[in-house]
Amino acid sequence: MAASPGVEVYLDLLSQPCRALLILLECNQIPHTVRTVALRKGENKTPEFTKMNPMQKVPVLVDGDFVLTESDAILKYLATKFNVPEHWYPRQPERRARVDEYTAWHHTNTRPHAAKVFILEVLLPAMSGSPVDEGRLNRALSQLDETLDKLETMFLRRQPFLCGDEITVADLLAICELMQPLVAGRDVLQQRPKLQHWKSRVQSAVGGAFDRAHAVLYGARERHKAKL
Ligand SMILES: N[C@@H](CCC(=O)N[C@@H](CS)C(=O)NCC(=O)O)C(=O)O
Repeated sequence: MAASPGVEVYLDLLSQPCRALLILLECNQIPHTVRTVALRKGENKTPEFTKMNPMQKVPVLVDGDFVLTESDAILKYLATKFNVPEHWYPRQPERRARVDEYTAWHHTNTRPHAAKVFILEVLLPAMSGSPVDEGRLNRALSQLDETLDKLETMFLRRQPFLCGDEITVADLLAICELMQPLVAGRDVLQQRPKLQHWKSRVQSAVGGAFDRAHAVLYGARERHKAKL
């Protein structure tokens, strides 16, 4: 009998939530097949992909005839369905609620604020050929600074990971967003030792999956540097 291909994930690894998903899959050896959707080629706009996700966004998970969008939901579904070690998405109600608390906050804070810096510094100039709008970039950087302050003073105040003593899916979503401005050579954690130590803890917890998921980003950073 042929081996099951496991779940299918539709990803572009230049996308932050897609990397978070790949790290969870690899770390927990969840059988999976990656289907690459190159956003820069508009592969998310094809009729086939649009049928699967009318929002035309990655990531998408396909598990048999179950199709799921939204990285947050996908990470939690995988953690629940595949019985990964409890710490990724704890069952105990208060500990689980701490993860949900961060992930709810993430999508209106860490995600848009870090992504905006990347969009202003890399995507818009590449698409329009115009120089970086320094005024908008500075405003985006100060918004991101407020988010980084909150990460340090609220979520990491008394604990090594965002939601407790061990790594959870929340840390994956957060670190993958905060890596994105690196494409422009911008290390947003440079002046932030507390967040740097947290990043090292996340990297140690996930091992080689971190760099494998970020290889495309490292390549984009080199290409961006060569263009300047
Ligand atoms: N809330 C969604 C966001 C997904 C999302 O914005 N994906 C981006 C890449 S990071 C995308 O597919 N963009 C393609 C487009 O908007 O055309 C999630 O967390 O999964």
